[in-house]
Amino acid sequence: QYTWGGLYPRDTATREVKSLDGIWNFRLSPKDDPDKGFREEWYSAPLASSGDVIAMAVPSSYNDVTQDKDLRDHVGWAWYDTFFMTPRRWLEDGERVLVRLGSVHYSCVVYVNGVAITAHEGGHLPVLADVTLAVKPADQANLLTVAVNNVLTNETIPQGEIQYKTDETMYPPGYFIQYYDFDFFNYAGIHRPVLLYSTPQSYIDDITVVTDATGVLNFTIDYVAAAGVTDLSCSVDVFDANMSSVAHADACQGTITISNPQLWWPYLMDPKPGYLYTLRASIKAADGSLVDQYPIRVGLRALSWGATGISLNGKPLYIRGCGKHEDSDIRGKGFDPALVVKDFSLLKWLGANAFRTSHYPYAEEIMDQADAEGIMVIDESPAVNLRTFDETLASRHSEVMRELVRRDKNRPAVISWSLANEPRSYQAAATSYFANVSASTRAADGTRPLTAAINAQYDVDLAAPSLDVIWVNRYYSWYSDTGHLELVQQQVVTDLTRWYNKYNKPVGVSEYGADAVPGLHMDPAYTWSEEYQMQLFLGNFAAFDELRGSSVVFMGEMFWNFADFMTQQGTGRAGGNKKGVFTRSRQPKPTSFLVRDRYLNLASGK
Ligand code: GCB
Repeated sequence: QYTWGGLYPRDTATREVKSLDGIWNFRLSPKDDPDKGFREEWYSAPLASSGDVIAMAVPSSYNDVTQDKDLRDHVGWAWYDTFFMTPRRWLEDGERVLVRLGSVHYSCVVYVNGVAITAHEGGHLPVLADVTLAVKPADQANLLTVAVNNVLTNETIPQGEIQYKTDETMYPPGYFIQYYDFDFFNYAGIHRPVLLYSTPQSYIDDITVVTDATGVLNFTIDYVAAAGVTDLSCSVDVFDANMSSVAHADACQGTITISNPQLWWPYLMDPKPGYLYTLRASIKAADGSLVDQYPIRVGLRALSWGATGISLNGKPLYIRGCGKHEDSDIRGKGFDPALVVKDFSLLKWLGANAFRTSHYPYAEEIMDQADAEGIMVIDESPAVNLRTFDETLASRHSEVMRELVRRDKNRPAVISWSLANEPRSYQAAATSYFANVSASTRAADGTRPLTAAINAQYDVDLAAPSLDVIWVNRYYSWYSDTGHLELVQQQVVTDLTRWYNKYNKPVGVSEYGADAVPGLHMDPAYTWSEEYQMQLFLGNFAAFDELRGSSVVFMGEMFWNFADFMTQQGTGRAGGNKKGVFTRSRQPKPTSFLVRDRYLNLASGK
């Protein structure tokens, strides 16, 4: 089931946060006995009491932190546990006590002191467990157990399939293989920070802010009142970047006007990109005393889209970006603040103003940085490579979109929701499927254009009619006409022009690229060499320039990929996907210098 992961845990006058990150105990359920942990109730006592445990980093994917192939390739349940103490003052004050896991992939069950508190399905979005009634007195340790399952089926998002191999002359009894056809390793585990935090019994549950470019800010504060509590009231204070107060309102819902507003601008569009105000929401008791307080950061900006393209604060936007992954050596998809800083440093070095969260929602800490640096984000759902379309999957997909929108709706950096990447949108059922998911996503947020990264051809795709802007993934002279770099420009221009002529909606290229093994040189350019990657980019650049000079409303270019990343094993991948313009350790390939030169020129209007 999908649930609201709650506001990000922050220290405020009324709330307190403790990190539970570190080294936990860990144990796999055997592949041939997946339910062993449940049957033997591994959650009822420390894991170490029922078998051998190993040390496991939290946050991190579990796959790449040891030398064990069975751990890297594990399919099924994995178990984690640790102890935590509840601060005495939280208990004395009768606070709510919560555990929030930024993301656990793919599904999980969370236990405290042997009691199942919550279950969550879907990696990449937060899991919230209200453990108020489960925690022990302050002088006793609490056992926190998390069971994680990484199995993907036709009903999960993303989809996958477990195939049992029944030919016992060729396979051991009971042998199965987890198949999935998306192009990144299905890393699993507790991927993002785990935070223990408190809130008052009456608490702010959600805040919604919609701005324009004149300083007008509409806000809504949703709160939950504790049993028997009435007469709560709300107020809002807005502070500028120096934390000077600039506006105040006494209401749970209303409009504030900020005079001399400093707008939120993308990187290289203004000397002060990513300008953020702080909006502090408070709820108060009838006697005026503070009950709960929570701040969010707000960027003042207006986004619009239509037949002439996308604009921000009335200025046309041209997207100079890339697709990324949450991926690095050892950690897999585990959150690492050093990597976040490095990646934003490299994005800015490239002169990029945007990235797409291909192919799943990224950590909130990354999104915070995008807001603060002025890097625009196309916020993508985990629906990568959808293979089938039916109503059950559509309603699950809609739930994921609602959960994502609720998490990221206030972020100025988010300029679009991407419903999917490369769905098999030529299937007849795609029409109603995308109509359905688009409608529910629009109902959740109508302030941003909907899109998807499409790889079907313009004459067979059935998703685009439900979208506001059209991005396509195109690998001319890589997956088609391999080796024929001379065709790239003509084919990209023809293709994008057809899309535009068919729909009259803004179009852009969300992926293009070529694998380049670092240090492999071949001249004349040959596939997999650094020269080939460079030539393929230059061909695409020429196409983009031609499109920009034509009647096509061409909204931007996003190369694939920012950095090399891990994939499942396969004959088409050499130690992972090598389409990065940076290596997996974030060192430059020559193509990165071409991109930098182009993006900086585009930014300065040349
Ligand atoms: C695509 C996918 C992306 C792959 C890429 C590739 O179209 O969207 O996930 O990694 O192609 O390199 O094949």
